[in-house]
Amino acid sequence: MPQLGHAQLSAAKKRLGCTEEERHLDSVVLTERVGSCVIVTMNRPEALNSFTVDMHRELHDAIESAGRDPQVRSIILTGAGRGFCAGQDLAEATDPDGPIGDLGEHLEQTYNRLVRTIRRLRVPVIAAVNGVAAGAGANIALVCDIILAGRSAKFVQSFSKISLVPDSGGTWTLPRLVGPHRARALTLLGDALSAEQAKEFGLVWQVTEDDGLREAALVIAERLAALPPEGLMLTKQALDTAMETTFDRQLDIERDLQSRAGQSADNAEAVSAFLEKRKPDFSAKGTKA
Ligand code: T3D
Repeated sequence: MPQLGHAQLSAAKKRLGCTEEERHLDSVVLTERVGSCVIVTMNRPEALNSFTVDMHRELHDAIESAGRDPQVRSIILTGAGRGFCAGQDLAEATDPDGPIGDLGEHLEQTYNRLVRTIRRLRVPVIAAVNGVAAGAGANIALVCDIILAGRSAKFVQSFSKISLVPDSGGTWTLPRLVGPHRARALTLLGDALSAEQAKEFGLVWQVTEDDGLREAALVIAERLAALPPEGLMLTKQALDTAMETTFDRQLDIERDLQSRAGQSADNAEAVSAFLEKRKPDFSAKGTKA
């Protein structure tokens, strides 16, 4: 009899009449709405939330659908249990009867698709790194917009130990974040960086006590929700292109994005509120009349 993946199992349980709560417990990715924020939790704690094909599918769907919801203003990505994510599930990757063949093709269909989606999202993504982040798990955190780490978090470029190449954008993000030589040492040696070292190296915005991580991430989400969303989206776009272009070209990009930002209702409201010494109301949509 064929083995059912988590997604198929959930669908089967739905047909068999399980409750929503029972199905949710079975999912390898959990989502929770808190105000205008969606908390997305990788949920394979028994294997430090390492990636299976099923977890890829569920995680991508959860992030993409949260990003499409106009009421959502930020996403928090975190892990269940004592880890954030240990990268690829090595048991599934080496199972001769498993779903993974050529690693390059697998990357393109899974990790590359995921990090491209995170990078292109309209809303900021906050990584709440609650424990070890290894291999692709570390590099997925690095493509998020704001990275918070619990005190027990660790960042490990574990690829060299199993003779693989850092992926999920790590060879692009890491040298830009920590500098080329630190990136070389981290990826070649595979040493673990503690949360504090990661902050010192510029990977992490804030380190919190482990039991305060969720709250700290929600505080950031709340602050983002109070800001005008279009300006945040355009700022993300400007910072993304800045890494790939010349100074002159980036000035052109800033000019074009500023032109759009300056025509937005949010900009008009924010400036009026400042001048009138009142709180802005960003509920109005669209461009300036
Ligand atoms: O397209 C492709 O497929 C290629 C893409 C590759 C992307 C990648 O991410 S490659 C890198 C893969 N990840 C790793 O090499 C990390 C492997 N894990 C570790 O080195 C260690 O587990 C950690 C340093 C992350 C944490 O160590 P520790 O001592 O805190 O925990 P542990 O005891 O090693 O792990 C706890 C359990 O999780 C354990 O299971 P058990 O013995 O309790 O039943 C362990 O086997 C399991 N686990 C941890 N990482 C993975 C894993 N199981 C499957 N795959 C894992 N990656």
